[in-house]
Amino acid sequence: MLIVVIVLVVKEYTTTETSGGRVCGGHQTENIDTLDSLNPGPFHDLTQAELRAVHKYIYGLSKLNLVKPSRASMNTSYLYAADLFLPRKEDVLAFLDEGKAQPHRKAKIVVFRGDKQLPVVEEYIVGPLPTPVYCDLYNSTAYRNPVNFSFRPFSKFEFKAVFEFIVPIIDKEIKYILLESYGATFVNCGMKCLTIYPTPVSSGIIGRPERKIWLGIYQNIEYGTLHPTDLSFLVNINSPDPSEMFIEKVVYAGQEFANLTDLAIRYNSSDMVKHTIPFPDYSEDLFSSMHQRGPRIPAESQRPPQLVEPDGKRYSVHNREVRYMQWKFDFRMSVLTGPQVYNVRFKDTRIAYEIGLQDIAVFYSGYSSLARAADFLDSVSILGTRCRALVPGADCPLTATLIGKSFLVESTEDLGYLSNVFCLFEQNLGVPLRRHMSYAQNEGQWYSGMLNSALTLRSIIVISNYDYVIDFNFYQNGAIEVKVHSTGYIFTTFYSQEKHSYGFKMHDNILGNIHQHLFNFKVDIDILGTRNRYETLDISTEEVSNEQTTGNDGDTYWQVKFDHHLRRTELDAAYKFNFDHLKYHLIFNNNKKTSQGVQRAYRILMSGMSKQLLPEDKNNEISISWARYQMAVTKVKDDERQSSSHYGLFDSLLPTVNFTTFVADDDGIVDEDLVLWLTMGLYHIPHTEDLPVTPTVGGNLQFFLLPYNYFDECPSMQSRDAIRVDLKNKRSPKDGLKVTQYVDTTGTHCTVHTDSLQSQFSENPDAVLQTKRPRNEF
Ligand SMILES: *[C@@H]1O[C@H](CO)[C@@H](O)[C@H](O)[C@H]1NC(C)=O
Ligand SMILES: *[C@@H]1O[C@H](CO)[C@@H](O)[C@H](O)[C@H]1NC(C)=O
Ligand SMILES: *[C@@H]1O[C@H](CO)[C@@H](O)[C@H](O)[C@H]1NC(C)=O
Ligand SMILES: *[C@@H]1O[C@H](CO)[C@@H](O)[C@H](O)[C@H]1NC(C)=O
Ligand SMILES: *[C@@H]1O[C@H](CO)[C@@H](O)[C@H](O)[C@H]1NC(C)=O
Ligand SMILES: *[C@@H]1O[C@H](CO)[C@@H](O)[C@H](O)[C@H]1NC(C)=O
Ligand SMILES: [Cu+2]
Repeated sequence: MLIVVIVLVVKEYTTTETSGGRVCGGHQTENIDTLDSLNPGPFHDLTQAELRAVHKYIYGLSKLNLVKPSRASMNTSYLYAADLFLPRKEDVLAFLDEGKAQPHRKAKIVVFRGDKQLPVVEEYIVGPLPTPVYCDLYNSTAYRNPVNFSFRPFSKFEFKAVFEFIVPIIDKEIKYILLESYGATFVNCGMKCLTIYPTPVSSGIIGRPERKIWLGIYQNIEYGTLHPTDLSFLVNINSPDPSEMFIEKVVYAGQEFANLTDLAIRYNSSDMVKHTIPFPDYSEDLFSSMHQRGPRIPAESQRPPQLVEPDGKRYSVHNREVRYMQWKFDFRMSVLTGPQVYNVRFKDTRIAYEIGLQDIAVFYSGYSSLARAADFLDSVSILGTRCRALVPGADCPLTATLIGKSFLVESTEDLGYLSNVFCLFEQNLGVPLRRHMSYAQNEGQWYSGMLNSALTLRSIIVISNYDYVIDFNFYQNGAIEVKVHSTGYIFTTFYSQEKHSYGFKMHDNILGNIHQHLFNFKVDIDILGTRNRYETLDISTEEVSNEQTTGNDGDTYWQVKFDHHLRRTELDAAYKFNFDHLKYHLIFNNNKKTSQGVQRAYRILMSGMSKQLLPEDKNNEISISWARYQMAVTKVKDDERQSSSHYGLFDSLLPTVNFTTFVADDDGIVDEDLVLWLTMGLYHIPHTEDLPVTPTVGGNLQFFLLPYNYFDECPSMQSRDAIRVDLKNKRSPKDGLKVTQYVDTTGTHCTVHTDSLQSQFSENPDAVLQTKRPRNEF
């Protein structure tokens, strides 16, 4: 029995000087520099200076004929977006690893050529930065360019044009129907307004390279997607000339009309089915609002647990490179494809060259044609500018470092800037990374363990109603995790009896439509160099002798075993999960072995798989053909940079990127530079607890890169975070305990956050909500 507990702290380093009343994480330290580099490396996002240079250069080029956003319209040539264009990987590696010159930095620009006789979208490479001298059409065998104009992403100008087309005619022809049916209108509507949620219809559904859009009408009250009406319009937006838009169909209360006049005439007839959906009275208790409600929990005011960094930040950021423990990596927010990390190193050895989001898809089903057409590919919406305004204390710990981004897109007259597109923080996950308790005297009597603290780089992409939390997590045992959570408002349609197979009735008029979320990531993995192999360990059963144990001749016993299965070609490596054929997935360099002669590998663990059930090559499936495989492994090719494109929402008839071609050419992948394309997802059948918004709990999807015979032992053994407890004297346990820690625990060098968010936000309100109406938005 141990009664006396003596705590001893073993000091292994000299105490740093304390800094009085500093708030933990409240101020950026010398280790944190989130500004643009003056001398950007290969992965650094386009700096403000570079964006300005690109802007000046391209507006001076007569061949582009660009007009500024303030004068742009669909029949002009205007800039849709500018993004970093990475040099070839081999050139970057020559720079990083062999001391060769840094390859020139370049930008890719996407230009809508509504000014051309046959309008198209063109993508150009502009360089070298920061003083461009060329602007060349981008050529790639795996990325169509120029792109058919009818496949262009839905732009602000187009939405504005659609709005300006539809609203006046609705107001003129059926205002009284809107008032009678929904208690609201579009024009001079005060607090009782209607709003539009657009559902673009892809060319694969239409069967022609044509552009149409379903417009769902919703009551505009916190929050619109939970207040559907039973009115929708199919609008033909094929012509770049807005005056040629026209309504193809009107659907009201389940009845179809050829146009607004048709609806207006038949509305007055006696056989018309009418619906009345009164405009809700707004209150903080309204089911769809996101105010705290009900008796407050906990009953007494007590703040939730907070993170404290008692000795300051254990990570640094400079020039968009993060260093944390034994990790180093670069990161950026691609305007077109979202958050990306690069050159990920552990103990200075590269594990991945690039890990990044490629696209987010949501495919809905339903009874209405609008719900059926709702197959969204979110890269249509300039993903990198949808990561707005992370709120410390709710989206990220209060200690997080917020990082911003400059950008140049269709709505920015010159440069745009978002001040918190990333948050970076270390946190302890409240679970041991490892531990063992050897409690009893006959087991040696000691304890050793450490709490799992990890670094997270987070961004949250808001696409209309949905919010996607995208995390890159770096662990002290050499593991990387990429994790996605979904939250936000569900998309609903008007409830009617027929729809029982597509969702539950969640409130008076709401059907929460079944849908599948899908996320595709690229992982350009490099294990001990770029000559890698992909091998599966295939687990199976075998019948073996059990004679020795039973003493009976011929007795057998069943057990499992595994076999190494080298994947030789891309088709052989396209992985579809099968419960009857369980596998480990390993990537290694065949020439790099442990002292025991085993290949030093990383293992890919997929914990967020979802089978995409729609038939291949039907409708919009080709646009998400990356979802056919839970993982595809292909040879690195400069042309095969991305699995999807910002045209994916419209181009299913003739995909700009047809991912299946990456695999179909069936290249050899033994001792090659390999890229993994990983798909995660889930089916979502909404239920009442999705009201008002979907909680993240249970919806997390993740994959890991785990060291696998890569280190001789777990690298977390080096961590100061460990705690060891021994007996002072093994022969005399009653002498008590010796506790060993590897950090100085004597002082607290800072205090927890107590400053109010209100005062933090007052300095820069636009970091949270749009308080100034930007030019070219409406
Ligand atoms: C472009 O469209 C606008 C209407 O949006 C029209 O006034 C203008 O004449 C058109 N310009 C050209 C060059 O067609
Ligand atoms: C792409 O091809 C076109 C036509 O051959 C050429 O003019 C252009 O310079 C090429 N672009 C690049 C970036 O090489
Ligand atoms: C767009 O597709 C249509 C139909 O295939 C075709 O007529 C038109 O020429 C295409 N436009 C371009 C610029 O390729
Ligand atoms: C509206 O639809 C009706 C019924 O199909 C048709 O007779 C009428 O010509 C249409 N009106 C317009 C302006 O297209
Ligand atoms: C339908 O009736 C309403 C009032 O009852 C009237 O204002 C409207 O003009 C009528 N519409 C048509 C197309 O006759
Ligand atoms: C996509 O590529 C695959 C493989 O090369 C091909 O069989 C298929 O026809 C392509 N699909 C489309 C729509 O281009
Ligand atoms: Cu969902």
